[in-house]
Amino acid sequence: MKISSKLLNLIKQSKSFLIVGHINPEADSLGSSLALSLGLRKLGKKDICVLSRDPVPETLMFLPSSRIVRPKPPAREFDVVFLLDCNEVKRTGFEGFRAKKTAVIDHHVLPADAAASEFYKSLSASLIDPGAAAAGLLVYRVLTALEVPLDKDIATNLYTAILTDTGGFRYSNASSESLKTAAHLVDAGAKPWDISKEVYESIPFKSLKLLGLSLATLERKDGMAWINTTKHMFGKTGATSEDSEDFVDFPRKVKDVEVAIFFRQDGEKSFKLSLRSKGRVDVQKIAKSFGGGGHVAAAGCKINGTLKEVQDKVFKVVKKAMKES
Ligand SMILES: [Mn+2]
Repeated sequence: MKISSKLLNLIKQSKSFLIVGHINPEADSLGSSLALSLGLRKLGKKDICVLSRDPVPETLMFLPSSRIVRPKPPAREFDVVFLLDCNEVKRTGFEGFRAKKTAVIDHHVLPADAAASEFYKSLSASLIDPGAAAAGLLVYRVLTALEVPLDKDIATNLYTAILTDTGGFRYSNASSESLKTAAHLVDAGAKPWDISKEVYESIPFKSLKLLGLSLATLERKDGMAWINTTKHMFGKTGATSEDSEDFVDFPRKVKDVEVAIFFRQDGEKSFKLSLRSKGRVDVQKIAKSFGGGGHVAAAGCKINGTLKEVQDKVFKVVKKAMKES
């Protein structure tokens, strides 16, 4: 996908930049934001603020320049705000931004009515490609188009973004482009094993204890497998929701399972769901029917009710989706 000259010119012509990812930031949101900010610096831009409503998770503090991330924007107007790895202001966790122009760099599926929305029409430029494996890949395309020389810090941020969003280059989105880009990033200084150690071999102890309790709830039926965590489990282990980020990957590993679900208890009667598909079923549609969203193979939503009520509701929709696909 070609990058619009609008986007490149917007970057060239602007002096001050706000860069913001989504709430509960993970490596793609942060890595792409940090890489964009480092790349802009290389273009001589001095006034850049990287924002995240939620703090950088401890596990991602190794990302170069992660310490520059701020929880609040300075009280002045910026030339442009860039939304990364999300395509609505709501997803950033902020009400809005003081910026003359707005741009989006994202790889999530746009909501059906997005093109007609005021926000979408108000965009000065965008690079939205749901076919891209990671927002980091899109930032790589932008920086390359701007002929920014990549250094180790930029490469490490982008490599981590692509590595994590492709599940370690294992998911169906691990395209030739993502693998080639990863190779370029290694040439530019990214160190695969150093990054893998940080991402995959540095699990907090409390997180693995929580996983143990959660895995004990594993069940399967009709091509679905699921696990859950309760507030009690979080209390017992001292773990937080951050520690359960990739738990949904475990029920997905079960042979012959098409759809995996992780139920995380957030309140007395409310659950956050992560849904994963091995490819045949579009879990984004399922999540959307409950007010959530995401990608075809990875999505999430929130549902109120007891665990039993929530599960009954979801299983019905998943079964229907499996029949139809
Ligand atoms: Mn992403």
